[in-house]
Amino acid sequence: PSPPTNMAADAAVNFNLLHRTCKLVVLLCFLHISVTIVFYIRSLDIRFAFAQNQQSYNHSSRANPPRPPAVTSQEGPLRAWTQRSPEKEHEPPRKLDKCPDTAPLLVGPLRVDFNIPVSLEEVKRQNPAVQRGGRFRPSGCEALQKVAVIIPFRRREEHLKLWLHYLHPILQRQQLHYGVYVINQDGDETFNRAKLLNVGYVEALKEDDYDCFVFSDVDLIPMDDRNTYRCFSQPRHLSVFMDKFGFRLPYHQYFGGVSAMSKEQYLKINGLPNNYWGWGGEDDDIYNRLMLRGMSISRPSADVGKCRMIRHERDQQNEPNPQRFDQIAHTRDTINSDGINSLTYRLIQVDKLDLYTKITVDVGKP
Ligand SMILES: [Mn+2]
Repeated sequence: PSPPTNMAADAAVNFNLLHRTCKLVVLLCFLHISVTIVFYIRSLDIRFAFAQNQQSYNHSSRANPPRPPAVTSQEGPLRAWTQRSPEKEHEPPRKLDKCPDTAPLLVGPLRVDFNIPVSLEEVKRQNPAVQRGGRFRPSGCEALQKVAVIIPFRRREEHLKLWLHYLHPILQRQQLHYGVYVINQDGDETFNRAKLLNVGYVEALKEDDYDCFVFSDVDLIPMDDRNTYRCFSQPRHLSVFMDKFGFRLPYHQYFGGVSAMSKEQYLKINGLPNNYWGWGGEDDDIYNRLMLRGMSISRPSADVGKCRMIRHERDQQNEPNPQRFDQIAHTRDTINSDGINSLTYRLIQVDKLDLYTKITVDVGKP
């Protein structure tokens, strides 16, 4: 074969290849354009349907009492598109999925420093999702429990500021549906922590159907957000390893500081005692009540259960209760007559503040 013929054949093969490649490229372009057009038309359709759905919702909300929008921001357009038949628009809004057992937002160990300047305005700015009265619910899922956090209180504004600064972000990361209730003992009579907690239980239930109650001193801050402020199948002791006690449990029966009880657990022990005036003993009485009713104490593990107490002088009108040892020895005799069934108090004022609900109450005197 002569060289020119060979070159011609080569050129023909090259041309053929080029031709086929071009055809393929044109085909791909066409395919790409078609897919783009199809998606564009579909998105128009969805937007149109969504707008229609919104309009009909606005219309129906004028006729009927207001109800939450049937379309959530997370999955709005698609849902509107698939469910636009008129009869389905009047279905009740679909419930959010339950929050996971372990909140994905938790970070673990926390730095807790009490020498930082804290202002309530700043705490409010940093927690925009907290509603008036110190209420919060997670936006993306339905919380597993409704928790009322109850804090017995008198003249500890500085501690309360720090508590709000640390706890609001933690409780939100724990994806709890919660409210914060500060029960302020009015007047200058001897302090009564457990009675204030009973008042908190009653007053919180007037506001919402809480199923869990966390009873917390105002000066205790957890050092790990995996220590969830919720209820468990047994009454929970949350402030287990305090810096005050060298990060050790002071004694096995200790149930003071921060604890959590479900409504059921609380009612099983007839609530908390009302007759412990002054410092000490009421937590041991509560422990006795739980044991008398056949319950046990649940606690977080050593790495999760650490907490810090804000150092302070002993409060006025909260001297150690000299009768406490005698009282603790007789829980069995008092549990049925002294508790939520014998609680009396005078409600003085309820203030729905930005970061908590303040309930001022006259609990009487010894
Ligand atoms: Mn203290």
